[in-house]
Amino acid sequence: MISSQELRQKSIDYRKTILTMIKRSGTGHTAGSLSCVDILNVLYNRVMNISPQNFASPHRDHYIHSKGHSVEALYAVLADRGFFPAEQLETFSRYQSHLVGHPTRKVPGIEQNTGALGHGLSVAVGLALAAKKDGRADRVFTLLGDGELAEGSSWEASLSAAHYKLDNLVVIVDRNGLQITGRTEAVMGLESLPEKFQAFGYAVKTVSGNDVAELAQAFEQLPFEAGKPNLVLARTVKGYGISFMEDQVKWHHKVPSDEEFAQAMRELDAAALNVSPLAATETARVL
Ligand SMILES: Cc1ncc(C[n+]2csc(CCOP(=O)(O)OP(=O)(O)O)c2C)c(N)n1
Ligand SMILES: [Mg+2]
Repeated sequence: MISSQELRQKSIDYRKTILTMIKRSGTGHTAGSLSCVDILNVLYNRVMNISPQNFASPHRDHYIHSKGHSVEALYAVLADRGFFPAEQLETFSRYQSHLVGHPTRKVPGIEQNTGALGHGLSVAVGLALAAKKDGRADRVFTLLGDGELAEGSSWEASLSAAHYKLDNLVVIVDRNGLQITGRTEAVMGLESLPEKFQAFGYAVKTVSGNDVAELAQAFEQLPFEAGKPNLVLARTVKGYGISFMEDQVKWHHKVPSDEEFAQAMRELDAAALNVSPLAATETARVL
């Protein structure tokens, strides 16, 4: 099993990949990708039974990237997992590339087109219900933005998830407190979210969503409660890992300047230096 220390190193590498793709193409959803990449890292490298080898089969876990605008994070992880060659990342947002600004099924490893917010959970509920009806042990994971929760369809799908007792459904909310134009609580108030999800019938766990070890530990406890859909409320920082991007609404869709890009890479290099000393302890804990 991959250690937390290796996961931390991957998160740094993925952040470099995301920023490089965005810098090269001159477009992208910067802060939302940095917010959720630790979640994708843990799901694809530690938790989900999904690979290029089993993707064509229904007997595997499923992932729906409902906050589709943060596709750079998904591309970085899928390429690393071998769903397509990493060199293809260089074509991100280029004419005739399949690696466009929101997920499509033309990209190997992507199960559902997303980007119009508010649809991923309904698709995930359908997949989870189908797995139950077919007697399959597959689990269905989906990642929603907190701003995305303003879409009423999320709550309609949640009613169905509880009604059909979909304990094979894992909904993760990237709770970074920001959406496209400002703070979620100013645009469309959500709190108190844990209580809302509990009232909708979920078994809820709140985690630190940029901490790979904490995420892994939470996912290891799935299913949280028999007969209930699972909700992971991941408290994250939008733009996590780059000091001047963190918790700044302007970085939702902003491309770093040459100086900003260089500074970001320096910060990630510095973070990588901090990963190594933890190696012994972390590996020991995992073993
Ligand atoms: C149906 C729909 N309405 C509006 C948008 C435009 N839009 C793109 S990202 C975004 C904000 C999403 O905020 P959040 O879900 O919190 O994402 P994150 O903070 O993780 O980037 C909006 C409103 C959209 N993609 N789809
Ligand atoms: Mg958000």
